[in-house]
Amino acid sequence: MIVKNRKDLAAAGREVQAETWTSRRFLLAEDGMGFSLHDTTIHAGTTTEIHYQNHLEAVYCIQGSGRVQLVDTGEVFEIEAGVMYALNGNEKHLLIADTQMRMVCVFNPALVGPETHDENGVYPLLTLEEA
Ligand code: 9YT
Repeated sequence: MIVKNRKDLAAAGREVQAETWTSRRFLLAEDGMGFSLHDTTIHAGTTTEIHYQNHLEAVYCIQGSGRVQLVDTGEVFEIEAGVMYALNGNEKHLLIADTQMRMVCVFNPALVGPETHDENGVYPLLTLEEA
């Protein structure tokens, strides 16, 4: 069984900081669950361009508010605490945070650990050997 406290993740090397977000990664590929599980804070007043070409992601907002805008269609989805969205079509999107947002994020396949967005908002598909 795996039990982890969010406050221990940074010291364990499982916190990744980007300009617009901080991601604390509870479960990674090495944990063998087949998905990764993150507690992610999106900084207030930011817009993040994201395009997970190699992963599916489900995001459950548990704090704050903002919106997701799909780049291809312009469709906008309002996000607040209690709302979940799943990128089941690798949709390129903007994540716009009006306030600080706290998200529980699940990735399939599991992230390995150090992944962060490249200039196109993509995470590389890493293997455990590459981490
Ligand atoms: C919602 C979202 O995708 N934010 C970017 C960070 C990502 N969720 C992560 O690595 O935790």
